[in-house]
Amino acid sequence: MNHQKSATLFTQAKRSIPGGVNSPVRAFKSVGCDPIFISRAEGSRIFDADGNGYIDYVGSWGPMILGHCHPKVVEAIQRTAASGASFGAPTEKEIILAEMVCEAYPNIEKVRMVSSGTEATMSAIRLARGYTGRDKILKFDGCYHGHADSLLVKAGSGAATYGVPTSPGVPADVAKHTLTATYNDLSDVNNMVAANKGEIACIILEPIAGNMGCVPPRPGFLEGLRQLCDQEGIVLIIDEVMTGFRVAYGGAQERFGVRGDLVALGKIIGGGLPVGAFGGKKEIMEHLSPEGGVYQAGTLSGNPLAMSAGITTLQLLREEGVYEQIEEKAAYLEKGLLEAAKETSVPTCWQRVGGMFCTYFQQGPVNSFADALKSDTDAFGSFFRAMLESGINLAPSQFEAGFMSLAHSRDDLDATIEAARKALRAI
Ligand code: HOZ
Repeated sequence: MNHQKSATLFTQAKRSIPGGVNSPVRAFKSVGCDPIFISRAEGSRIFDADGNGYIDYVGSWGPMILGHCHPKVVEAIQRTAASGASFGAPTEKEIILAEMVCEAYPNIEKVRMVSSGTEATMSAIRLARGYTGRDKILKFDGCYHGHADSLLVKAGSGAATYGVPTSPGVPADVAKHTLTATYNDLSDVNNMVAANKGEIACIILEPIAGNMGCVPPRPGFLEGLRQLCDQEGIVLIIDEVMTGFRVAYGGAQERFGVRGDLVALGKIIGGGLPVGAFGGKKEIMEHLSPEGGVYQAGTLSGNPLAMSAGITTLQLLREEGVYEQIEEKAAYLEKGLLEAAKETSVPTCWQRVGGMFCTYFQQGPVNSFADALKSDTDAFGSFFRAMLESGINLAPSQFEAGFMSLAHSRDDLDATIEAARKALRAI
């Protein structure tokens, strides 16, 4: 494949944008090649500046569950844009999306729209602190909840990809309030809570960890956290930015039957436009300004374009059989990839929940960040590059999840399996 235009754009981008990208993992630094620059997308495919097409499993890191440029979403955005892109004032569309979110998540009685997942988790934490009057928070190694100071401690995603899980620039005085525990290890959490009794405002977690690959919760883990939070007066924040409306319409909480006190959402609820949201029990949400004293605000919060894209996306996801189709496609890909892997001696471990998945280059299973770090990232890099050259776009990091969309066809899946067979043989 020719990547000449992408290479030229990357050189140009590096002159005016740090690292040439607006989000670190996009630089492809950990997979040993330069990034492709995207010019357009349609359905299951994205196209780069050189005109190469790729079957896309990044899906803008999760939001594009319907596939790219779904005609109804495009139409909704265009129609809304014609009436004004932003007012900085309340609109009816915000109520419609808020009601749809509350209906999908029975534990969300009130919800506040923001513009990104980072804002959602950051604000949920402030609210949990304001509500409990406690400062400490507990997160899990390898979970990523955006890039707010208190959450960039032992973080996954780009931070893990580049080996800096706790970022320079996070003051020690801030980081000291963030406790970390091992994902899927309830006894570690119990010990941490016992050692900090009455001081922890909230436990925040990804109910399926999608920023260290794809790590499902072990049976009893979520239930144990719920019980512990109830006992200790700790707010349980379930970060469904990635899993919300993804692994079921009601997210991981519907799938696993465990509910948070607060929930962070993003990605799919914006239909590809910048959106985040946090919501939960009325009793907690009422502490938010202007009802209560905990401050949070945003010029573009509830932006009409984003609300329209989100409403239309959720309307389409409510149609009969959508999640069954995604499950069926992902299971088909899983079966093919497992067969392809068996034909080689390369150690791989496939983990999947619904339409989100990861191939780890190790025996597995992967239950925690320490497990994920045992992967052979060089082998992943070779696999990634070979797949890209065969026209398959994967997330450019061993520590990110892949996403299935409704637009992926049987032909796409067969082509992906065949490309993987070739790529694995070449390692
Ligand atoms: N950390 C994001 C995914 N987990 C990457 C976002 C992006 O680069 O767009």
